[in-house]
Amino acid sequence: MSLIQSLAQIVGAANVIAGDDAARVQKYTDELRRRYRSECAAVVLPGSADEVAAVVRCCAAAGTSIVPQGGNTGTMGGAVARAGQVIVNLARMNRVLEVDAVNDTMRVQAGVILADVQAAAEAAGRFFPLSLGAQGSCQIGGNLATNAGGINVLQYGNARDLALGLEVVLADGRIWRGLNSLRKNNTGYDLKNLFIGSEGTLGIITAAVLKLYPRPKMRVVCLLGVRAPEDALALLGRLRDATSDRLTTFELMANLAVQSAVRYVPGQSDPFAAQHDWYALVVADSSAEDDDALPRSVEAALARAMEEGVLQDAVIAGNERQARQLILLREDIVEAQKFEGGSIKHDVAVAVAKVPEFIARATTAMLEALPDARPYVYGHMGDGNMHLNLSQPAGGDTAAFLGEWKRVNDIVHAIACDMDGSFSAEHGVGIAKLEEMRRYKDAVELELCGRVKGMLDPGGVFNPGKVVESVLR
Ligand code: 2HG
Ligand code: ZN
Repeated sequence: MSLIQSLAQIVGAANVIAGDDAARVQKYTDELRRRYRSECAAVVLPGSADEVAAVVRCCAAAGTSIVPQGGNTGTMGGAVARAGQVIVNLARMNRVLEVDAVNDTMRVQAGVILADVQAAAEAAGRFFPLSLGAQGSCQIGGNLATNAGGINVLQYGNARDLALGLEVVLADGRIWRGLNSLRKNNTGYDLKNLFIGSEGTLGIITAAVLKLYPRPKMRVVCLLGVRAPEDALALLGRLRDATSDRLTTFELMANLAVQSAVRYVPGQSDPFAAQHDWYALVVADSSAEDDDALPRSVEAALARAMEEGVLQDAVIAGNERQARQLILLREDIVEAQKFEGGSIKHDVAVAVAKVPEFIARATTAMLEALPDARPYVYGHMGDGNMHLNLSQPAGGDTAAFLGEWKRVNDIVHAIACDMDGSFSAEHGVGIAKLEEMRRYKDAVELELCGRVKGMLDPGGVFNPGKVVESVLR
């Protein structure tokens, strides 16, 4: 019996797509930004953890490796397959199993779309805070496997901070049923944190218990116009103090990025009369019914900052529609960069206090390498996570510019690491940053990671060639 026939026996013929069925596999094989494209023997869509386990056993017996996949919205090549591999996509495992509004937890299958997780929490009067651009199509299992971040990390943490328990299919086909929903459980090693962020190299996450929070009943959303990242950093500190640390979002955006969104995204506008060199989107929330103190303290802090020259101008959303519009300005920046031609991307982190120095050093270095290129800088300043992107010179040769991707990445990653930062903050390693893993990770840490991989997946069934694989050779 062929591998495809065996897989069809497990999940049903309708849920196995042969790799040469170009039209049907495309949504699983083409990466969002088309930097990578998979070849594969088949895409399999299991309907339960037992089916996933049977698929793993079947592939392992056939000597075929597996690429676990969620919504295929990653950008580092973590869910990209090579010829002969099988993509296991969790899309059919999309049930919310339980929302416990008293325990403040929810149990979900791994294939639930992030926006559906948020909606299920909201329907129960609770809040699930993970929020990012791809939330309409990414799956919670993929968010956990990549330890996704997004725009609420400042207050609620990243995916790792939002998971209490996991169910995981292991390389030997057994299922680890670790769906813990306790806030305190001190019984040895915390295995779930090995699988979270492992990008499908250690097991396949099939379900999770997530943390819920009180629903924010009011939020203050404002856009600040500032002269320099140093001023934005000062405002971040002042606003955290003024709101008793209720900031959920502090996003920094360079003028070029904001003006691109204004120019290219229909309906978008710069709410200020005059442009600013830098902009910051700030959100603070409160779950109290009538928390008038929150807007008052934000307004007072901003007024003081303006008097002292730390802040140039500010708009505070007067209603939910305006709030949405300001948040969209930040979200639209990502899409708008495509209209500026080719872009070289970064996802780096430094200590929050070092963000201004990092921006200055890395921008200077990028422009020394490519003097006509245009820094398209934005990111989650509150987390120290910047997307220090570069757009091609206006009217330049896109292919030639993109050919500089690695050279520019090397420059920026070297500066981030020199400043005790990280070459990957929230997008992961995949296949895109293997060289950086070798170059910058501590040798002891790498060796331990290699041993963990060897112990949990001795046959190399899961996502070979990704994240830590390079260190094993
Ligand atoms: C964001 O912060 C995403 O909007 C995407 O992480 C960043 O594409 C990018 O550079
Ligand atoms: Zn981001």
